[in-house]
Amino acid sequence: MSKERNGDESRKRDKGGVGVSIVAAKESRDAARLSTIGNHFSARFHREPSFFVRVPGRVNLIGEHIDYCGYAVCPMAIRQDVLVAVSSTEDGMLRLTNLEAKYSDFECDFGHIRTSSFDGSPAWQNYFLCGVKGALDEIPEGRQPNGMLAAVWGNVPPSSGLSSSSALVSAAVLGTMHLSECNRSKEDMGTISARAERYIGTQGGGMDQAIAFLGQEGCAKLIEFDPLRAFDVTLPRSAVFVIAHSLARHNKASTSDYNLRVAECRIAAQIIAKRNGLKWDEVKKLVDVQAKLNKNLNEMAGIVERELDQDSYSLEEICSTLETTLEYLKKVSLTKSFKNSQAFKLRQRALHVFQEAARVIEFREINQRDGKSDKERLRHLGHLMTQSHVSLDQMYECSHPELNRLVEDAMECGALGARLTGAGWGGCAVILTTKEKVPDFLESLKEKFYHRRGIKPSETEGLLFPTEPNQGAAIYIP
Ligand code: ADP
Ligand code: NG1
Ligand code: MG
Repeated sequence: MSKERNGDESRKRDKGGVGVSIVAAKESRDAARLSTIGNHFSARFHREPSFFVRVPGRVNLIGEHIDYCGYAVCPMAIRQDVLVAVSSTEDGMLRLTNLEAKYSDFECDFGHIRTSSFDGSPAWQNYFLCGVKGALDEIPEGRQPNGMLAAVWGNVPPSSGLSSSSALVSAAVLGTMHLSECNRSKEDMGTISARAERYIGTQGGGMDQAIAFLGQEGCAKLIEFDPLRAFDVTLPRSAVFVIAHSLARHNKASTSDYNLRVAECRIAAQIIAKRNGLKWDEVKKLVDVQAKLNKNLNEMAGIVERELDQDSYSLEEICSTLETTLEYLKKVSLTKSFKNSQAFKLRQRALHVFQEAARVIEFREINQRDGKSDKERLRHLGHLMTQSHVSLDQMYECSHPELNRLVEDAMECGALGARLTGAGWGGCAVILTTKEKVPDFLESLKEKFYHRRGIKPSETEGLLFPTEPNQGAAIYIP
């Protein structure tokens, strides 16, 4: 692993290997919502659910588009979640219903899920099916359910960078695993759910599913990958993170934007490996080439600037640089789905990744350093968030004009820092302010951003709200 990671001995790591907690539904603070989804389940399936699962969405404070390159990220679970009421059925079917009428009921043969392919269709039920399929990959054959009934209700705003998709996929994984009495550690559940969501077609890095299980009240987490581990990130006492919606939405599985970034990062890593005399086709992630070259993140940024062109690369140019064929490239570089005319921006993407990975380390360390006032820490955290946004907009090109406007407006309203959160191309910003300033800040942003777009101050609930670190997934027993 990188020198930066080895250098930090003082971190408090979560006790690994603990399973998802099982709680009595009536003792949960979600008791009223559990009862609503339970009633929907009973009305639709004429029986009571055996149990419920709750999986939260997340907000990523910093570390965007680097999880799939192997670098640590800093998310926290949010209050908004997906609830699923579950029971088994002996008729060999999977039957799904959703409390929201816009998501139509669905049913299919349970046994066929294992062999189905969901590529290219981001219909809501496919996220659930991905989760079931991912769980079936793990459950020994003799213990797999014959059939399953599930009623879903989520309130994570969809396609907005708060991970509604992963809350849904992870809830389906957890529901299926618990139905089979297959209990695994939270780390395993995060890894299984990340693998499951790739069935939808996006090559995600695993941040969302990891925090969905490892989230904890009271502290954000530093999530590391390979192996998956979570460490507490204690923030200044007066820090408040506000989530604000840009009103633009982007479904990740319906375009190739996200997978293109994953491929660009892989190819950048492979070209750096090749230029440095390494076996390029053994390299999958930027963190792999960093480890093989034994350089720090700053040195890696220098290597990118020296060794990758500013201009975009065509597939032909990539092949000639790697001295390989198009066919082999398709096999090892995630380029299968791209047309020959596709342009790949390697230098800009890799530079963002190394610099963003360094910002994550700094973000965490600011809070651990002695002799700094809260005010200084807050200013520094905010500055890193703003740098992150600029890099995502200009080098990673995954922002949106309305999201840039929102970030600018937030800063003009007195925020300490603001950035897009999640994959981008629309969705939400995460904004740093302080406890004492939050009421005024919300009022100013309502006026400056939302009012001008025809949204009255009374209508911003669900679009603009302060958030704090929440608990990860749980199982509730009626
Ligand atoms: P996000 O940034 O929220 O993860 P994605 O584009 O990855 O956005 O996934 C959004 C998709 O997830 C929606 O289009 C829908 O298919 C599915 N989804 C999210 N929330 C729900 C829900 N409550 N019920 C059914 N499907 C949902
Ligand atoms: P969202 O916006 O929640 O779909 C995606 C990826 C993450 C991560 C972020 C960018 C999935 C399921 N999620 O998040 O792994 O790469 O973008 O940091 O693919
Ligand atoms: Mg998603």
